[in-house]
Amino acid sequence: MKTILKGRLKEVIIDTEGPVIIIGESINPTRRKKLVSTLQEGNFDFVLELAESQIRAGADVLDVNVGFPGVDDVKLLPETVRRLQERFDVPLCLDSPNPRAIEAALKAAVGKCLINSVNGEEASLKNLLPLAKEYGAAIIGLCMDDDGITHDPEKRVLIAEKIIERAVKTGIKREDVVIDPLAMAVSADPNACLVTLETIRLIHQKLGHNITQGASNISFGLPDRESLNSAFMTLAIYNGLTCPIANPEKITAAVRATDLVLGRDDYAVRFVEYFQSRQ
Ligand code: THG
Repeated sequence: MKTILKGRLKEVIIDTEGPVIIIGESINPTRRKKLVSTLQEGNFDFVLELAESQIRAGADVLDVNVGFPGVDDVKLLPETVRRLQERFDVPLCLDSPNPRAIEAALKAAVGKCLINSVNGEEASLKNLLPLAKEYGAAIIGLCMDDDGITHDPEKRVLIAEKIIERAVKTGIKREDVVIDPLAMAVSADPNACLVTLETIRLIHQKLGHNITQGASNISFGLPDRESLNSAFMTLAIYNGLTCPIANPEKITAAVRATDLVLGRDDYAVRFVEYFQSRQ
């Protein structure tokens, strides 16, 4: 299955049969005080710097999240989108819990964005699916609903199926629904990663959709996050993860290595290119 995203000119194909697509996570105020303070001053230099360094490190798509307490993201999200698209041609993943901010950003954006995210709650489906249809966007379908978060992989798959069904009914193409199985901190729950890995395996086998996840979520609260994230990333890709939201400056090496090991990088071209670009 192929999900196509677009920037101004550039097209990115997320393909269940192809190499992994990296969605850069770093435009996110979590743990980045400087992003908050510069945006509050109306200064976009740092956000553009973050975009550039992520693209250089291997990001194919950029997640854009500018939500923090006290900010009007209905204004700030579209403005950030405009500034990024003036300079860069990668497709964008619009990350906000606020449907009004998502709509304003869709209006400002050119190309075909990924909405992050729609979940199985009635309110979320009702607010966001018509927007995705109207603006021709793809969506991330998050495996939680009005009953909250389940730890049963089979139930997460049922929620994914519900979101896909409702999206298709709204007129969105099946392949434009990318599923997020939910990745959570393993420091809080020893089974968290196993539940996510099993959900990925089931979604890949039963539904065949593209799969994303916040790949750095699992290591919150632990030292040496890089090693943990890389270990989990490799296992998740083997099970069917195709487009992680991650820090490319830390994860691209593991992603390129895993693609090569899994026979998705003929003659190691991408692996060697990446190695050379880092010299
Ligand atoms: N699913 C979807 N969207 C999401 C998430 C998800 N968006 C937000 C979040 N989760 C993914 N984004 C981040 C961004 C930053 C970090 C974690 C998740 C983070 N970064 C570390 C830092 O900046 O210090 C670096 C981590 C590393 O060592 O690589 O903590 O789950 N759909």
